[in-house]
Amino acid sequence: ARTIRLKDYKKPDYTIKKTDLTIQIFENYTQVESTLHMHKNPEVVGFPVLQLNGIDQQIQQIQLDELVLTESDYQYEDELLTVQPGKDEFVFKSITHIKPNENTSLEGLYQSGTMICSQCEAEGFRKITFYLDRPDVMSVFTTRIEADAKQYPILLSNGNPVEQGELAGGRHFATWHDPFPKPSYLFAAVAGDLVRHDDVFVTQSGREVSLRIFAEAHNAHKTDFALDSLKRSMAWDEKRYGREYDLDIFMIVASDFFNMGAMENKGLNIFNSAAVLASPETSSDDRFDRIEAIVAHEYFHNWSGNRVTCRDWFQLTLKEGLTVYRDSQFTADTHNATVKRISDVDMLKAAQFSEDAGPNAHPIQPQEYVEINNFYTATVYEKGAEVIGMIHTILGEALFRQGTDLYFETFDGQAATTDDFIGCMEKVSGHDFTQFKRWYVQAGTPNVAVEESFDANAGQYKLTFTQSCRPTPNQPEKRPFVIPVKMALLSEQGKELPISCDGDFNSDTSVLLLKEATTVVTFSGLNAKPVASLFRDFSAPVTVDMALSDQDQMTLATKDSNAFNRTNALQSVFVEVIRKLNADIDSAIPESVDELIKATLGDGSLVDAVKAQMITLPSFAVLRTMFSPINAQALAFAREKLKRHIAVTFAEQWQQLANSLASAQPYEFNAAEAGRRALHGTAISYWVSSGQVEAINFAEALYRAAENQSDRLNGLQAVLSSDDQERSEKLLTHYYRQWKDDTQMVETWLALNAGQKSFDVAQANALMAHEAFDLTNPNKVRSVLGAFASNFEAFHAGEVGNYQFIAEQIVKLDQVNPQVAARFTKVLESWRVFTEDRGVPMKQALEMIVSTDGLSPDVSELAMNALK
Ligand code: BAL
Ligand code: ZN
Repeated sequence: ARTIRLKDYKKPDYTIKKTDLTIQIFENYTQVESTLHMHKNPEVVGFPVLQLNGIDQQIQQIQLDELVLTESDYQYEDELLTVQPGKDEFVFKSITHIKPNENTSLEGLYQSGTMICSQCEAEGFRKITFYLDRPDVMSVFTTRIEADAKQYPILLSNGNPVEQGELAGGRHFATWHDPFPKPSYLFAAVAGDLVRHDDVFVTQSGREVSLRIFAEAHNAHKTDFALDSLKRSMAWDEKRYGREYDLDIFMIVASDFFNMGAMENKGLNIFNSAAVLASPETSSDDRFDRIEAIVAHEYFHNWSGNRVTCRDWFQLTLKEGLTVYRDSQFTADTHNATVKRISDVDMLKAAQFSEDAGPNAHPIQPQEYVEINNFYTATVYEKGAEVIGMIHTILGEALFRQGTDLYFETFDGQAATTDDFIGCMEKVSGHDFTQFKRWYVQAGTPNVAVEESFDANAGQYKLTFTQSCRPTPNQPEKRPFVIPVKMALLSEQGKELPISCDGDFNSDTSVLLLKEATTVVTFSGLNAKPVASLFRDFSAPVTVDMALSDQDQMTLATKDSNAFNRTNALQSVFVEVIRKLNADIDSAIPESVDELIKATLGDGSLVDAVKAQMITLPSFAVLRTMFSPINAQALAFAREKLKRHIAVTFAEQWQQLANSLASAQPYEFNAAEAGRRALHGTAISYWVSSGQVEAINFAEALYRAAENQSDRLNGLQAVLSSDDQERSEKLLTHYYRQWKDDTQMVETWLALNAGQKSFDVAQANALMAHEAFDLTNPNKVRSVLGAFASNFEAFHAGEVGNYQFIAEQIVKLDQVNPQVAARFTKVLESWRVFTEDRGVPMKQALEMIVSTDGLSPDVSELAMNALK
């Protein structure tokens, strides 16, 4: 496999002004007729060969203008078709056959249940037809789809519908035209027997947009929430970013077989069913949250991604970082900003910090890749969003908005770069982002060590910030980052004090900028040593080391007016206790833990959701990024001991909350109600963990009586986390019987099984042999293998962990779906951080993968890097 490098970027020799496709779907194959109106790039001298990407294309005919080429006139090898044009403008035409029903990679055109649908990003279009399959080639598409009218009554593509009609032999056709030039990765086509759900949105300028969600009949009753989310997203983007929708129609299709969450194809988003279909009966609050965010995310791409797209795949974060940032703002505005921030940062720490610390660490703008699919990562997405967030933090809302306005205006209809985006921010603000841009090219999570000192006589408080960043692959040394520190100085009572200092501090935004390896800032006019509340709202994606006195830690954890920092301070106390227990399981649990839980539970100023986030122990996914080496068993015991301690000490309060937070009201999804249920679930989980029999009876009763999935899972998950195996099995059997006809419920059931502490390889094999499992369905695979691999206690259990098993599944899955297989390779990459008893077998599992013949570039790139 070839390595692609950013520094080798070259404009295309040819562009495609107009693309006309005719896709004829037949029983066992699909014929794609593609007519490309091509222009030579005027800067290019002579007539270079034209090389079009194409995978598994069965050529029927190749034509240049009127000339039908013979086999000796073209070459088709290594997934490239080479022809020799001799004109500045010409028409390239190909007729090829493809096999959607045999395409288990779920890239290109493939069968999903009863429908045929497409997924082109990043490079799936070349599986549909020959093309210049790169994002800087933007073309106006007209697409005609023909298929059997009974089997595929619905035929969709991008843009607006222009024509439809009947054909001989019970067939029919539909033609779609998309007036907005777009790269091939945004192409979409769907044919199916789908149920349609309609709505209308009137844009701010008064245009009526028809909204349509399509799903297979078995999913059709679950589309209301997505439609509602879509309308709210459209209104929000108008208000917050001035972005209005542009076509007459916006469509979403739900597909049961999908590699990612969803895809932002112009005017025709295709969604993983799990990321769009919701009902109170089958979707928990978390799922509602996720669906709303993904609907918003894909919709926001219409501007940040589609109207302004990426010049090349190294710019992926240009659209993804920005769009994740936009969708997180949407959720924050719609619900509770603190809750959203805490959960986003948790996710970043769990998924991205580990990536940054591992062998596949890469900057948000990678400099090279073998398989671009491997770069749809938490780094490019979530850290990318943090980088956009830092720009916002530095400039403030007004300038940031001016910057995005300028960006959308200037680059509308173009394929842009991250430099283009930053350039707009510089232009509107006059701020120099040259050094800031290091965030785009340097990998790794910076660490900021903070030391404080106080001179009582002078009334001066001094903070010394020293930043560093560990080496990452190919980057042994890092230059200092620009790090925005949103901060406050607090009195012991938690009151914010006025700030006067000699640092690069903006008093409008309360942001201090660090630019050097070491920055010393002196704050003056202080009567007593203040308590520093630093990196408020997680103002930079860094780790922070600061030795705080117990008293200061308590002040921050109980009184910081920034709820994010307050949560962070409390969580840091938990981490330190776990650290001690990890080293010595008999070490004492300090009283501060009890004081903090008590203070948090008793604080009427905190909303339920934040309370739940505050008192929930850090997940293993977060903890593992803070320990080196990781002794899996010791860490599991340490966390469990702290959990039991809190459970037992406050058993009475948990019982009381379990009862008082129960509600018989009909389900409503909103911040207050979801928060109540989150705290209810947390209380039940602790109460069950206390070992009281009434607790587990309560949990089972809640499960059985529940009329919505959130309550049901609050009960069921508490039972499953207990030691009562028999009861757990009974409830899981009951769940499956009850819900086996509902796809999303079955996916959850698979994940609940694989999430049990006692889950092992024998059970995994049994689950994969179950009628509910299907190796060709990524959701099912993620539900079993993904849930097992992220089940820290089970995955690392046994004599040598369960790494060989996962390696075998990766190899098997690679034959079916390389993109999904590659994702699982990552669960082994951190072998160096574990103690030898786990690290060695993890490494051996990777070696087994690498020694397998015929691996995809997806899996081999990640596995080989992990062993380097
Ligand atoms: N562009 C791939 C799916 C997404 O990030 O929206
Ligand atoms: Zn996206």
